[in-house]
Amino acid sequence: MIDVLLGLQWGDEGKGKIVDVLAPQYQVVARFQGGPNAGHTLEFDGFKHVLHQIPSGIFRSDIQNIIGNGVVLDPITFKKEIDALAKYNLPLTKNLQISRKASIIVPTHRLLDAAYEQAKGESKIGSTLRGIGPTYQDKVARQGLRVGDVISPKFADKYGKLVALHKIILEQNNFDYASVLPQAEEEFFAAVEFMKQFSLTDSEYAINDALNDGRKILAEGAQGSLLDLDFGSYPFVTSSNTTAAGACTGLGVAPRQIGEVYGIFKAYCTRVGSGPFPTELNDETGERIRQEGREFGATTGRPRRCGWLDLPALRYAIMINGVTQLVMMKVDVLNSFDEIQVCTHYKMPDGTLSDQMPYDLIDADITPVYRSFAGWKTDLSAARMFDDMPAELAAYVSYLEETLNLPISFISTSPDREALIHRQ
Ligand code: 2SA
Ligand code: MG
Repeated sequence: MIDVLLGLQWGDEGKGKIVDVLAPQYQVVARFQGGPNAGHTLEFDGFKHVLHQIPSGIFRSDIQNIIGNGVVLDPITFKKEIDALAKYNLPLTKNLQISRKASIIVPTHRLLDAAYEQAKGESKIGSTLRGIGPTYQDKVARQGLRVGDVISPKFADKYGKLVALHKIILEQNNFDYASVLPQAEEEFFAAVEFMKQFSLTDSEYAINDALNDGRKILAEGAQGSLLDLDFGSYPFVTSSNTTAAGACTGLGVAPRQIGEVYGIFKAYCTRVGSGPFPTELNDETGERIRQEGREFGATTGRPRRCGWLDLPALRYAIMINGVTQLVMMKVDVLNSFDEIQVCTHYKMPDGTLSDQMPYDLIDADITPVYRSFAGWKTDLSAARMFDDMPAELAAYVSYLEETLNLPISFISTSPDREALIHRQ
């Protein structure tokens, strides 16, 4: 079976840490969508490391890591990530393979991302500007470059044709590319050469062979379910399917092979970029969560918007993904709070209560309805088992398990690998 681990909110739930913790149970860890927009932070032995495109199993040297076909890969970022891993002495060329069917982000994709955002003005998405949208656009338009193309003698020619198209769009948008493109292209071609020392494979075979041999695979999601292209708050979404179904198309596995689906969520919500956020706190409490939780983008450094846990949104994400186990992150961020709020329903303009996601969160004009819980006001760093939890936290956790009708398997109490409360 292949297990899937993904975020149930707007990203930054702490997926990297949990992949790293669960990794010893798996022989393969694979990324299935997204690209360098992701920032997966891992902390262990006093090190803090942020991964963008490389799967979070990379620090365990007996795990095969796969960048799947659903990913959009930027060779320049890839080279930087590999260089940054050099100090850990990991067998990288042996432990990492890249699907030949993964899409390539070229320098003009990044420029197009900036040009489109600029053209949108006030209604911009708040993209990370890593070229994600334009690269998926070219994939869908059947004109993109794929990793397997780099070894073809026709690569330069294909690249030239694609970039010629991009230049027309950039010129239409009066976007100055001439001053930056030559240097970026030099870096790009050097990074493409560098990439060739890694195994560029038809990774769907590697994955299905592993499944047939009884090896365990973990599919590592990026961003979050509420940023899913189909089910997120469109158009304020990313350009891939971040939900469990994305693991099938992004790796080449059949739906019946999916086993556990781990849904990761924070004890509160954050969102980076634009778009609706019903429980957002534009006040001191929001600022306090941001500071305590160090809520700044792991890729762009942008301050993340903060707010209370949103149960209608969480239930929706659980439904779309078929979540089988929950993992709650960053509860320690609320350690000093007297009171913790949870949105249980949305109040509609006609006064009725709903626990469903409206078609358009902005137009629906909903007001969150909260239930309040007493804070635990306790340092949780020594807690390791459910029985170690202070009574107030235990009450909060049982409420969530009951209302969401799922077990919470782990509760994370600090960024470190070791800091986890286990169910039993
Ligand atoms: P994009 O770059 O075109 O995919 O952006 C589209 C929307 O998706 C959001 N998005 C993210 N949200 C949370 N975390 C992400 N990764 C980084 C992190 C982000 C960062 O881990 O902190 O450093 O700023 C991520 N990637 C994309 C994005 O904000 C847009 O709303
Ligand atoms: Mg992140």
